[in-house]
Amino acid sequence: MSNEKKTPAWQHDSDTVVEAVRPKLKKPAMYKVVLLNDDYTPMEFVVELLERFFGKTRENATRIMLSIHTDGKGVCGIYTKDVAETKAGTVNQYARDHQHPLLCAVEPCEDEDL
Ligand code: TYC
Repeated sequence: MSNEKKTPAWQHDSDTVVEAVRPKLKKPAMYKVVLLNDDYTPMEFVVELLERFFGKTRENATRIMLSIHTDGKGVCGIYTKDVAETKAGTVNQYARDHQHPLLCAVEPCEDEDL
C-alpha cells in the first residue's frame, strides 16, 4: 500500500454542482376489473368465477354477483393495467369456453375508487 494522499471518493471538485434529485416514486395508475350483467350466465357460474379468479370467499362472491345482477355491473378487483387486462382476458376466455355470454371489462380508476 502506498502512503500518497488520494482524493477521497466523496470529495467534490469545487466546480462540480451536485443537484438533489427527487426520487421518482409515482404510484402506478390503477384499473378496475368489472363484470357486466347478462340474462343468461348462471349465478353459480359467476360466484365460482369470482372465487377462482379474484380470490373471493363464497360469501363475498355471492354478494358481488347479486350486486352485479341488480346494478348491471360491479367491480371484482383493482390492479395495475397489465394485471387487470390479463385477468379480464382470462375471465372472458373462461366464460367462452363454458358457452356463457358473460363479459368482463377494464376501466381506469378514478381517485375516489382508491
Ligand atoms: N343475471 C344473471 C342471472 O340472472 C346472473 C349474472 C350475475 C350474470 C352477474 C352475469 O356478471 C353477472 N342468471
